[in-house]
Amino acid sequence: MELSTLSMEQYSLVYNMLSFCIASMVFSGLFFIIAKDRVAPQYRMSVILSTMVVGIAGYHYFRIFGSWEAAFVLEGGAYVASGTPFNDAYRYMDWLLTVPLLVVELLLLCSVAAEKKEGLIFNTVVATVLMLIFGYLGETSGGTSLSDSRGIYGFLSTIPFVYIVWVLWNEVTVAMADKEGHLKVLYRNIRLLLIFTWGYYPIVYMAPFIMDPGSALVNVQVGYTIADVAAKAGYGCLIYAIARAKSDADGFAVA
Ligand SMILES: *C/C=C(C)/C=C/C=C(C)/C=C/C1=C(C)CCCC1(C)C
Repeated sequence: MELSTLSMEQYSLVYNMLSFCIASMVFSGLFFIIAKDRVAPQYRMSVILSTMVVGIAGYHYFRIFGSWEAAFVLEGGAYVASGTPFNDAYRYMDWLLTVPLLVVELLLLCSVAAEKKEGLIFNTVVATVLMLIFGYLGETSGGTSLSDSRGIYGFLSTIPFVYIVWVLWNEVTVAMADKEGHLKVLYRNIRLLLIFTWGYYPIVYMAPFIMDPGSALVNVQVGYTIADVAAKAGYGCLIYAIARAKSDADGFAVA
């Protein structure tokens, strides 16, 4: 895929957002490691998974950042393609590892019946793989409209996407039904965070439908980066808060 020429502002916006994202991932990960012992042992796995998610993402953002730097050179006040391709696969490789982990860390904090749990995890993980394979094919197809390869793969990706969000929404709704006070509010908040952050990805994906290629490139990179900070680091903080509130309710005392 040929890279468009970017203005100084466009190039720097992506550059700064990638840098901001690396800091968010690294230091939220550090927080999760330190805070893990503040939750009861039966909820620790979710906090551990949060740490892995932001660790994997921090690594990939480091690589994306390097790839972004290598892909452009400053020439006459604008950033032009250097000839080194910008590697979009890092992002999808990252999602392939982190999205299933995000699904599991939430399901572990819901009241899923033991005999249902494995099947549900299996189905949602298969759905995330399908969602991301179709998404990657569309993202790298060079298509720019609703009726070409980008649109068609985007549509196919949306089918498993709807299934995953529907499962998670329902499981959180069941989990919060018999809770009250602070814990109920936290469950409601993570359900909202899930809908708004996950729902933002397909919107970002549509940028090339309505923008010139340079603006679309910038919007896609910035959009996914903001969504990733909220859906990984922010979500991890809420997961920790839920685990902490459940520990409290169980009478677990922080040393
Ligand atoms: C940490 C990364 C996360 C939570 C990534 C989530 C990604 C999605 C929910 C992506 C969804 C897409 C569609 C529903 C259709 C268009 C293609 C995608 C892959 C952007």
